[in-house]
Order: sequence, then structure tokens, then C-alpha cells
Amino acid sequence: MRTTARARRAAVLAAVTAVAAAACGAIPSTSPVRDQDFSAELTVPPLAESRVEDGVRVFELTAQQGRTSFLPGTMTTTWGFDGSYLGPTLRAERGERVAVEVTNGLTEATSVHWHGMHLPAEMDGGPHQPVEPGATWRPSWEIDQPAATLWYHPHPHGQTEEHVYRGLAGLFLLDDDASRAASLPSEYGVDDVPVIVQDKTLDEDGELDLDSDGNAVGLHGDLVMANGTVGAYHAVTTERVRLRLLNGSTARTYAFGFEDRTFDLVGTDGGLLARPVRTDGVRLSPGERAEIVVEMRPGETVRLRSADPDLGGVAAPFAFGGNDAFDVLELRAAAELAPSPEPRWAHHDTGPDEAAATVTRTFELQDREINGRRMDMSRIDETVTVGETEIWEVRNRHPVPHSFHVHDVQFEVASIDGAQPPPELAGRKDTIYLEPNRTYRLVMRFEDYADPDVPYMYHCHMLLHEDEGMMGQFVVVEPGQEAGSPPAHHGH
Ligand SMILES: [Cu+2]
Repeated sequence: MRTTARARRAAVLAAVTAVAAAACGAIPSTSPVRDQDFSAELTVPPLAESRVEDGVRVFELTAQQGRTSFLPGTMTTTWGFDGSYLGPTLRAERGERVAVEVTNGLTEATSVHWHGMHLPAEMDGGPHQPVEPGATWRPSWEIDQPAATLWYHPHPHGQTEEHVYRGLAGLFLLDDDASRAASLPSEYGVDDVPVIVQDKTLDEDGELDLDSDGNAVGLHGDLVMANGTVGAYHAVTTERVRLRLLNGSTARTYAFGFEDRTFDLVGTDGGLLARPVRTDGVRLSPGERAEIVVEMRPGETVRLRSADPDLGGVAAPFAFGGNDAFDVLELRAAAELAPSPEPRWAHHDTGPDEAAATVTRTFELQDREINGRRMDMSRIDETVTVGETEIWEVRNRHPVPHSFHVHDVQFEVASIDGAQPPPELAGRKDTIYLEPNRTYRLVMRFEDYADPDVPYMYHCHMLLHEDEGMMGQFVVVEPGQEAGSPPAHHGH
């Protein structure tokens, strides 16, 4: 029952071709989002259980297939960790050693990548660490970075879009002394609420439409959900609520905000900002996170929404969701609210120093290539020396949305076209939206974990693009050491 969706996408392509030159705000969206009545309580992913063995905090995750009801009367085949859709929230402390026993209960190979985590390449969960059906993979590493909202998702070669879209994703929260001492709402699921925002298209049988061929950026679904709940509300009992927003979509970029109020942006991908930033909106492309704190008045109802996102100089932005505006999550305040302090914290980890950089690399994204090449599992594209601070100059030379995600490190945006980044890009980041034809100067430092053979990835996080080859590999080596050979794989 794919005919309707396919026909719709064919129409989209025709429309894009016809009016690309004349694109403007008056053109209706080609990826409209359904209205919802916000009557379902927001599902909050459970905190994962763990055990401590020989000083190691051990989690278990099992990828499995199940059935999920996104809409009343409809059952959809989905994938999840330890359940039918999404996965539990892992949580650990800076300085702790963790291990995750990842079991693959599916009938095909997958992997689990710890997005935003600083860790050895062989623990990273990218395409070089596949987990075969029935197998268990047990990466272990020390948490060695500031408190942050990270996440985990599959990263199998050429299959990432499908595996994430089917539902394999979850949050990995890190805490540290500074985050514990911060004045911020922090009761998980009560006033510190994870919000994984995704969009899906269901076919006439209620199954996930996985056919993303017709769109240059991947699937834009018409059904928007938070933590898998369509039309979700959350009961607010405090004067302030912290939302940990994750764009868990495979293609869509959101511009989160509220109709009638500003809010405090307190953290981005890699943790807390230097100070809260008062703003009225935050744009998140797939894979990016933002922690925001919103004030509530007793008895009121407000909705977190996504306004039509400014995609930069994209041709025909309406074809990429640029004209879509819709509500995402309703916040319902109780008649009486417990007091919450103003967001405040003392300590902030400063990022790598641009002046210390000794190496500059250039990355140009176009079509499905980076620097004119498609991903090759057997080719090391860049060799980085441990201990170096580097500048990566990244440019999207293509009039469609792309983004850039670097594994292993959090970077700082030193400048965009030579100018200071806006406040929402002034903290530690691991994923950044690339407005076409602008140069993003990223500073990053490679402190440890040299391994000449096992590469880390950098890629566009619009997952169709990643799967189609917009990805490269880098290894971190000791001074004087040369890059080796990536592990050989069978089966793909
Ligand atoms: Cu891309």
C-alpha cells in the first residue's frame, strides 16, 4: 500500500523542479504535519537499571521488534531496546567506568553508537562494530566529559536511517559535580523531562513508510511524536520545567519555541552553556540536542511548537519542511505550582582553544560526497595525531540541507563566515546544521585513545545522506605513527 506515498513524493519532486527558482514563503508545504488533539500523557522513557561489577556500572540493552500503537486502533511494527519502541534512558556519572551489554534480538545486524560520547574508537558503535543477530557486544569505557544530554542509536553501514526510523534510539544522560550543584530543575520525568521528537509516515496498513527515495533529504513524516507519543501532554507541577530536547528524526529540522513566551536555553549537545541564554526559538537538525527551561503560571496550558524553520539559503525550502509549523507537546500546569529557582550555575568547562590549533582541515559537502568522495569502509580519510588541537573548516556547497557530526569529540564553533556564532552555537557541540554556502570553523582537540586501525566517523546526520555515502573516517594515532587498516567485514 505504498502507492499513495509514492505518488505524493513524485508530486513533491515535480513541484520542487517546477518552482525551485521561484521558491518563497507563499508556497504551501509539501510535507504538512497532521493536527493532533493533545490528549495522551507523554511517555517518559524509564531510567535503565544497572549493576556495579568490579567498579564498572553495567547496563543491558536488547534490540528487538515489537508492535506499537501510535494512533488509536492502529498497530505498527516497530523496533526498540527492551521494548517495542525507543529505549530506556542510560545515566552515568563523570569519572565512572561503564559497560553496556548490547544484545541483538533482531534478524539482521545492527550496531549501537554512543552519540556525543568521548570514548575509544572500538567502543564507538559505528559501522565497524556490527552486532550480529543473537550476538552480544560489550563495549566499556570511562565517562570522561562534562554532564550532557547524549543519545544512542544504530549506525550500521548503509542502514542507519531505517534502523533509527524503526525506533532504535534512547538517551544517555551524564552527570557531574557541576551539574549537581547547578540550580536547574532535575527531577527526571517530573520537572526534568526528556523529549525525543520524531516524525513518521504510516501507510494505509498502519505500518511505517520506509520509502525515502523520492525526497532529496529523506522522509518527512506527517505524524509528529514526542517519546513515541502522538499528541502528548505533560502535567507540570513546578514553576519551571526543563525539557531535554532531542531531534530524533532522520531528516526533519525543527525550530522549537512557544507562541507566547521566551525561555532559557541552558545546554546544547555537549552540556551546559556558560550561562543561560534567553531566546524565543532554537533550531535543531537531526541528532542535535537542546536543554531549555520554561516558566509556567498556575493553571495554564501552553504548547511547545515547531515554527517554520529557517533553513538558510536552501533552494525550495518548502520541500524540506521549511514551511511547516505545528505543535509538539502540551504542558499543563497544575492549579498550584511548587517553586523552582532561576537557572544558574557556577562552573563551566571551556572548550578547546582556537589559538592552540596546529592543523586545519577542509571538508566540503556536496551531493552525497565529502571532499568529492563517498564513504568507503576500507579507506582512512584523515589521520589525526593525539594531543593536537585542530580546526575543521566545513562547508555545505549544495542548496539542500546538510549537517556535520563528528564522533569522539565535542567541538566549539569558532566562527561562521568569519563571524561569532549565535549564542545557541556557542557551547560544546557534536552536530551542527550547515546552512548552504557558509563556512563553519570548528575547533576540536583529540586528547587520547590513539588507535591506528579503528576509525571514527564524521558525516551528515541527515541519515539518508549518511547511508548514501556522505561520511568519512578518521583515525587518531600516536605522534609519528601512520594510519593502519580498518577491520575487514563480511556480509555487506
Ligand atoms: Cu546531508
